[in-house]
Amino acid sequence: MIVNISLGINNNGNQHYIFIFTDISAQKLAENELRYMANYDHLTGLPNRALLLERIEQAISRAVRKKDNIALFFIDLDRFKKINDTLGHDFGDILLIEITKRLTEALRQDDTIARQGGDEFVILLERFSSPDKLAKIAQKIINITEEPFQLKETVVSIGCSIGIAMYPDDGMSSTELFKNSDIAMYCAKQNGRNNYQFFEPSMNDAAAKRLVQEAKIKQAIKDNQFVNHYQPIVDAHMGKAVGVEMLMRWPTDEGMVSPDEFIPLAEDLNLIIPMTEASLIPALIDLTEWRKRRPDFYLSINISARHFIKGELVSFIRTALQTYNLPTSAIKVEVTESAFISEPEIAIEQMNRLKKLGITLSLDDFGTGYSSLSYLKSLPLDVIKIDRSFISSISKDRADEAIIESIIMLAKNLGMSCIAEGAETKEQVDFLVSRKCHFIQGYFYSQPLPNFDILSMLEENIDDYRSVI
Ligand code: G
Ligand code: G
Ligand code: MN
Repeated sequence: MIVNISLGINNNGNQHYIFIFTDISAQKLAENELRYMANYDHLTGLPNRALLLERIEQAISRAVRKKDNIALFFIDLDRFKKINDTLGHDFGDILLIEITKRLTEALRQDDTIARQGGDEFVILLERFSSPDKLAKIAQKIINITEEPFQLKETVVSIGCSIGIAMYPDDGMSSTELFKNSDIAMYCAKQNGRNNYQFFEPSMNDAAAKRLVQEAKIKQAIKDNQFVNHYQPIVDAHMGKAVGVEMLMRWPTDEGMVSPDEFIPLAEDLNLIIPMTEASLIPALIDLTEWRKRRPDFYLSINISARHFIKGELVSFIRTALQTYNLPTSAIKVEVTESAFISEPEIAIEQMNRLKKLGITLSLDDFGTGYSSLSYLKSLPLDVIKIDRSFISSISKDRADEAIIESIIMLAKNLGMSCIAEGAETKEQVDFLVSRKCHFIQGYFYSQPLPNFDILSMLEENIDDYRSVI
């Protein structure tokens, strides 16, 4: 309430007072509300980033005076997005409130728990005895988030990854501490989630390098810098290439960057789908040219697990084949086992749809992953590609040779065929052919080549590989 009193004198010289009473409770309420909104998260009631940064500054001032340490925990929930997406945002909100309760109960009253946004929380700890103690607290936080949550009628389980940065070792200002705890959290995620990592300066270098790589790869996709190379897949009996595997290449000023480097990054950045689609179009154009020379020639394409699960792969392939007037038998799709590990139902459904279209399916890099026999049995696979690590052991390691023989047998008994990858010597080729695996790929026959070379190989029919056996 504001009371405004003014003194007035009328024409007769009499004095009077004017009292103006103003009810400002609504205004006060609004001010409080604004202050609250500026400093606290609405959903959980926790301090937000702005208030947290202020508290970190205060904590740093105290730590300077008392020569104390402080620590920041950057927490990111694992699998939260999935719950939000599948059960809805209401469930996600309840889960965040429940997490807040658990964190509040697990920590001391004078620790600041803040919500940074989304599924990210930051904890400010003042006065701790040693990094060991911090490790214990981090583990405790991981444990309490791993405990299942009962949300309405559903039980869900999540987890979290934590990055830890300490003052003064890892940063002298609130923003630096904050950034470094974020970087450490990112490394914890990379290390397989559900763990904590203390910040180390080398992480900064790695993170900076990654940022540069990310920017480069985004630009490269925009500018269409990736090129297709193709490695012949040879029928050793005929001595002829029956098709090629498409392998992406990235020419840069520092030389060719290997797909082993840029594909994982493209997957992380959710760029693998547009990238694959963009490279598939020129490959299909090349393929139509090749098939004019050799009508049954095929193109084998690597499809990333992420693309397989998330993308509109089947309809994209169908439309692309129609556009170039190619039959479905003209392409083969290679997938690795990782596609079945994360989302088996979706992956199997995708495979069945591709198979129905008439597309041949290969299991790539077989023998290096889980090599689960139950997958082999339940998937509509046509081809197993034996990983090159086994092939390179031929005549060196009897156990690897035995594995190759078993894979060939297994494929035969399941009605599938085999392609051996990475054959480099005549000895290896002879071994494979004598074991009845006559589809072979590798430097012995040919390196991956640009379209130009594949075209002239077919034009001049110079892939007479019988002569090399
Ligand atoms: O050619 P090479 O070392 O460079 O290939 C390394 C790996 O990268 C191979 O295992 C191959 O499957 C993968 N790769 C190459 N090209 C592509 C592509 O176009 N898409 C996907 N998803 N993977 C590819
Ligand atoms: O998808 P995938 O892992 O199957 O890709 C095949 C990889 O093997 C490509 O990176 C290709 O460049 C590589 N490669 C093909 N032939 C040989 C070979 O004879 N020796 C070696 N070391 N690598 C090969
Ligand atoms: Mn492959």
